[in-house]
Amino acid sequence: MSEKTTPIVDYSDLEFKQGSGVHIWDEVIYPWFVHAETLDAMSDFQVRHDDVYVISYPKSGTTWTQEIVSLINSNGEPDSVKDKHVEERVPHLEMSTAIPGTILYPRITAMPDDKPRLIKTHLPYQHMPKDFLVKKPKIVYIARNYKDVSVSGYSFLRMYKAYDDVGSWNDFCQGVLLKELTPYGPWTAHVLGWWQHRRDKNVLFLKYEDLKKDLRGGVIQIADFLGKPLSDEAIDKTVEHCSFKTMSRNPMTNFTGLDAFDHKVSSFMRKGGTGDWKNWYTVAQNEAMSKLIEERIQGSGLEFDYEPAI
Ligand code: PPS
Repeated sequence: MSEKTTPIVDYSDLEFKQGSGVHIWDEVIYPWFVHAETLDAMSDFQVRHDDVYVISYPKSGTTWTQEIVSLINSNGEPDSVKDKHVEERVPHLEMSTAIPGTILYPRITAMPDDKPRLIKTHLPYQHMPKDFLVKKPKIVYIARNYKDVSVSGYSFLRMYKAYDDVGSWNDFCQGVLLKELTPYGPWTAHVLGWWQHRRDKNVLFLKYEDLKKDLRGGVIQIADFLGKPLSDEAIDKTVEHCSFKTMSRNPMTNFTGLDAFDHKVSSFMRKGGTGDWKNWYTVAQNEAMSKLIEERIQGSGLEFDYEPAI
């Protein structure tokens, strides 16, 4: 566990705590499906040198990056991934369900060691397994501008049956987003925590907006980083397989098969672009959010595109 610091956010205002089943662990808000027991266990979780971690703040393009990494790992061959859900191929480290005994990390621990494990996590830097500082596995971090992240997150909470009614966008924006009361803690703290390590040799820090503009370039960059350069043909197949169009039709990536979500309310693969926030944020909300983000990330060198990509 990290050393105690003064929290940036005032959690006394955590009005949505009861209804949406979140809890606070080491000064970070976690959703109900991340048990304290799992977070405690991260201090002893055994990382492997050849593990590959896909890391993000929720709704930042995690599934997209999981699929790209998974396909690169299979030399760009879509047939090898077509019968296995992305969450099985790249399991979520800290995920648990409400049913006792369905905590995922012991299964990840038990994965065979004859090939690299691909692992997804939304953990902030300070809550990663301690052993990752020793083993230094490869990490692909994907960041996305917060205005689109927050709209994607709101839509996701609405479709996720396990959550109570999250209320109107206006209430959510005022009462949760602008108060930085989202699960996994404030977005700014998460991205800055990883941004500070962007130059670590084992970290590749990517932005969703860049991937959107140049998926082929992103695939090549990730493949080279993973030490698995692909042939032109394999790159083409990976790009095609990981396009929004293909992934949103693929039951192994679009989450349509999971009973936990009500796809009549929203889709998991919703818009898949940059700039949808403009359809949600009012002028005042946008000003308040821009100010908040600027206050938090100024001087860090971290910048995002917010405009719809051409
Ligand atoms: S989660 O639940 O945290 O794992 O969600 P995550 O996968 O991080 O984010 C979901 C958003 O990513 C979009 N997405 C994509 N965008 C472009 N191209 C591809 N291939 C792609 N795959 C997933 C997905 O549509 C969600 O964004 P929104 O804005 O809601 O559409």
